[in-house]
Amino acid sequence: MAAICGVAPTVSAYPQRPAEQRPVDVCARDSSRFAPAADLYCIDLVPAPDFPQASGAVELRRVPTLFGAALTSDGRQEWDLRLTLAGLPELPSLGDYSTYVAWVTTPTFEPITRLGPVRNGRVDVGRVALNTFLILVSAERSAAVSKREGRIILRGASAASLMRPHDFTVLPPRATTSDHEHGHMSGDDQWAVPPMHPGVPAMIPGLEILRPRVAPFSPRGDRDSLPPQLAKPRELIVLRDGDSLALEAVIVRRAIAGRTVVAYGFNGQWPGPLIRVDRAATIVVNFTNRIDLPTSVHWHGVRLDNRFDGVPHVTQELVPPGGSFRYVVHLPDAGIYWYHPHHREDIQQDLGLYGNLLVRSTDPTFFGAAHREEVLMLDDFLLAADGQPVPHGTDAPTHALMGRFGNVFLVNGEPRYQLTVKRGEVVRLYLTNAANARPFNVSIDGARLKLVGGDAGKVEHEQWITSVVLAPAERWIVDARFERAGEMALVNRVQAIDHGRGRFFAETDTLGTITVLDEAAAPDLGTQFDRLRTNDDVVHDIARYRRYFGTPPDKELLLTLRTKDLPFGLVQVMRLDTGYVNPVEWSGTMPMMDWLSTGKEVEWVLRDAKTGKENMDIGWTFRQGDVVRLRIANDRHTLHPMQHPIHIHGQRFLVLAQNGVPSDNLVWKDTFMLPVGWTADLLVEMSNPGRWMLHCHVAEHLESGMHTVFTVLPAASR
Ligand SMILES: [Cu+2]
Repeated sequence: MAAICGVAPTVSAYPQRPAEQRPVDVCARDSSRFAPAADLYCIDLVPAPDFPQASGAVELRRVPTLFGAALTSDGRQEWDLRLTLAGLPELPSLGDYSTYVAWVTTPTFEPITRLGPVRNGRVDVGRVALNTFLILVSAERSAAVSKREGRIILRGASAASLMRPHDFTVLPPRATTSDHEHGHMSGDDQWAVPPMHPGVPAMIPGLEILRPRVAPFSPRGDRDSLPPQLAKPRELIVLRDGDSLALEAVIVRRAIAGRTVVAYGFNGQWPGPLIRVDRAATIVVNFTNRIDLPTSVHWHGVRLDNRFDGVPHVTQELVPPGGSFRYVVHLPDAGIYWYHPHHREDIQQDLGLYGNLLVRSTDPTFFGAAHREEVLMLDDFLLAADGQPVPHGTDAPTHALMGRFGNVFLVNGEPRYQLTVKRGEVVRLYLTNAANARPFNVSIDGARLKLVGGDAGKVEHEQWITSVVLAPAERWIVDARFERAGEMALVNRVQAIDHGRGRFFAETDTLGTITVLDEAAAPDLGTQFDRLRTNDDVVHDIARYRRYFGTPPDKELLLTLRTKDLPFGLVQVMRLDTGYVNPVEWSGTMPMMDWLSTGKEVEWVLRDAKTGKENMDIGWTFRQGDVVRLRIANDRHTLHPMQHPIHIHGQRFLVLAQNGVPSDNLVWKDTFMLPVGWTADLLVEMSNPGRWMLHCHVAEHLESGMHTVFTVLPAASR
């Protein structure tokens, strides 16, 4: 397989699974919304004028990866290219040519990189990682040419080339009166306005006077005469089977970027206590609500007793301010989990109510050897220009279309994470994305990274990675080895879009610094680290489900969007985007625009394809022991398509295939990200009876309708 632009092929040392998925031809332009979006993932090749009979298409195939998207460490999306060509003339008829060759290049034709020889029919030519690219097919004298010299027969451009700078002249000069009236703009404006993205300084004309159509919410602490306690760093709490823990949600003060803000914290900490237990333990958490909103606590990813799942109106009633609830949390699977409220997550989780649960296997060889473990919660926080938090919405979330992207990055609640290690040290990183909406692409300059586990345990096959892609609520377990002394940056590197100028730009966010001392770590774990393990226990566990890998979907779910009465100016600006949608929005580059849409105008929809029922009306019922193949498609044809991290409560699932490309390495998961215009097949093991939620984990999407509840009847009721 070719490696283009310095991108090494992803590890794929394991044989592809047998033909258990029907191959999907993206370029067949299946009109069903359960097919990958051809306008994004297929390039039509146009013939040169002399060869009208030639035709072709390039399928941008998903690169197999355990992550929601295959990215380079600098954030460029990788694709495997499959060309299907027809009508190429007989070569001798063109002159002294012996072969056709495919090339990839940038919109400026510099450089032109060889993909390989092609012919009429279907050819896989390799992998590219360019934001915007063109494909050329030329006739050449030799298959060995490294530079294009012959005649171009076919050419085509990737979907991103459709991006154009916004033409603001088509906009009305200011927002309309109606926007003004509905926009809560008045003399005593209580909204702190999100500042522009530093990489995209242009303000969109006409939007500056608009405000979200909800009243602003800030925690009560602002107005209290007694200042709330200052948030403390997270504490480690080691619990044994049967132990209890008192957990309180409280109002705290905390300093971020030099300003004191009023926020929330569990036990006065941000993040909440790190709870460490052995697998199979049961702990009791006596929870008390001391914040100014009703709340509940959800134990994300844990296959626990349904009564303690923490979903208001489904498994329990809301815990009012001053109230309490006793959670009995049984932890059947080793892995990294987290807890957070399940009521107005857009406010409560964003303001600091989250913490990790590290469930350890009692088998010391469960993972490979490491010198230490670090548990990192990644988050972002939105501050206005004056350093105060941008308020949330009182009766509906703001940021309902994109989700709330912050502008201050936090690792374990701190803007600059710091760690000191020795040379050669192997650090096991347990990573959780606790952000409302932002997906991360995390790497460490100068460290080698090995992916060893995901949401609910180990991967089948460990693999080398150059970065970790985490959608909101996802967890990944990564071993990092620091092989040379110095200062290493922990970074989030993505390709963001400047919609106004119609271009990509590289965004690098420094999350922290790791100081590697020039002193060798002992013992030397280099040899063990160099080895990629296959986890036979996981392979065997998953093998029990292999007979379901070829079954047709039992359920089909479309992720879509309805909007009503969005501010006119906002809709106008969205319509300026022509033709291209990023499969994943990696950054909030239009903070003002993103802020304006609220849950009053936006309804995110899960729709059962078979019944047409939506969200809470879907009403699926399964039986314990059922293995359900769930096909999910993310509708590309909406006003504002967006990726969705889908979370299923109380069960675990495998991601079998995406866009028809089978996964070549599996891990049990509870959350995974579906890009725009994408389809995925999940195999859900219905092992745990109860009433469980399935929802998007962008907090503002969840709070704008994107959730359903399904029932798993106990096996005994068969
Ligand atoms: Cu969503």
